Amino acid sequence: MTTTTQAAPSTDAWTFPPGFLWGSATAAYQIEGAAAEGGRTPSIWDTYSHTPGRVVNGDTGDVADDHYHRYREDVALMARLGLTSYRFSVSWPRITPQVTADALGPVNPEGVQFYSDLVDELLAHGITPSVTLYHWDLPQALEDEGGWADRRTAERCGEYARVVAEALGDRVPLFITLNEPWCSAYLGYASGVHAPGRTEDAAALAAVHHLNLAHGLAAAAIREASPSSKVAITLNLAWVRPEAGSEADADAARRVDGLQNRVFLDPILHGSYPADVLADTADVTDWSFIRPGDVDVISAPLDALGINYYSPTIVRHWTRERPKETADGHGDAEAATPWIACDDVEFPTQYGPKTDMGWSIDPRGMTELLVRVAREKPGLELMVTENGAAYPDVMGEDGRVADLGRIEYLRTHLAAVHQAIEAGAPVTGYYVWSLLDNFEWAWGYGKRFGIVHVDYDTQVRTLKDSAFFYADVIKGNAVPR
Ligand code: IFM
Repeated sequence: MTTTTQAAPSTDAWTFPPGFLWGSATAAYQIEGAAAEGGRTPSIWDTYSHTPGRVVNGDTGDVADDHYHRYREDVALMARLGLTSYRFSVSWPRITPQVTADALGPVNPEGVQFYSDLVDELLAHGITPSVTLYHWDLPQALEDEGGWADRRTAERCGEYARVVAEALGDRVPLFITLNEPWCSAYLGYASGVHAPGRTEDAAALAAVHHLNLAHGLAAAAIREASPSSKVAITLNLAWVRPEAGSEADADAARRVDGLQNRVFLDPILHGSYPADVLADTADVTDWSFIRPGDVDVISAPLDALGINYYSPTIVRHWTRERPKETADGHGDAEAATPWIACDDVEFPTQYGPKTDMGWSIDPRGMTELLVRVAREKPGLELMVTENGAAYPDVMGEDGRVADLGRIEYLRTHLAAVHQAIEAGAPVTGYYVWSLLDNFEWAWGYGKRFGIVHVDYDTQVRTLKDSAFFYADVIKGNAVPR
């Protein structure tokens, strides 16, 4: 792991480079609603959320923030905050609702129109759109034929990317192929706490490769369809630290780093899979789904890498003498876990401040990750495509949401981004997660990440104090010390 030097405080603010992009991020299924409108067909998250017992409180994305109907109001809010960029995702089942594993099917003009209108609305307000093509809402029909464990899903994803790039590329300067493939593969297919809810380790590792391949195919399609747009992928990299200095803890950290970071970074940035990960998982799969030429597709040059960071990952070697600790919130020793070939790894309970997700707060991880990647791939543009915190916000009688915890979280993490820039990491933008309170996947609506409060009964939006804080940061291009 790398270490960085502290920036000497010389003024009362950390000023960011000129032109730094200040954004917020959202994802289609988490905010759009209108699940059965505009020609959209079900995604795996519709199926999953409608399956009793899968999502807290039985919440679904059927209505969510009703952004599909209220996007103009939401763009006006962004403009009020002074955002210079907005990262949103396109819902694949709106674009090609009849897709099957063997054919993309016809393009749905209504689906394309929605995103085209959204892009126009953003541009009219001076906000640069950054478009994520896949943020977890796989068309259910593809899952029915194997989902991400099947190579054809990657092939169809490349074709779908071409459709979106052809439709929006003239106005979208940055396409992000995938959001957090770690979650799609391991939470979807190994621990089953995300859609499609499968608990098959071999399928999860096949999904890892097919997601990497989908990224490569999508990147190539975007280059052809919209040569002037930049291409990126967003990874939720982990700042993995062994709890103690023991060799066993260090080996546990190596394996977690391999499964979360290097199994994506290595093929994408360096054109090969990490040998230790292939060896560690040899009892689960022989990785024969990797075909000749795949890694060349996956490792085609990138314009930028998106990094999502929320919380540190501290690991310890586990011996069966005591119950396993699972501070990362990914289940208990008996339950399926996303950590394949890591039966002897635990995530020790952390003391100190946590967000409402139970995630420890440590901004150092932000700096460390940005600097690590900057050193690993010199010159590659980096963007923080998500960072933020859930808190149990309450609306005061004065109609104010005084979310001081979120303000301090954002302030310290922005300072950590600034520190990475001072250490030489070429970070060009930051997107707070999230603009609006929204459907937090298996947690439903109970976890609020927004800088804008949403009343789910009335759909009234209210700027939280953190939104005013962020607006000040954007205005000054600086973060108060
Ligand atoms: O809400 C999610 C988002 O969809 C992906 N990154 C993490 C966020 C918070 O859990």
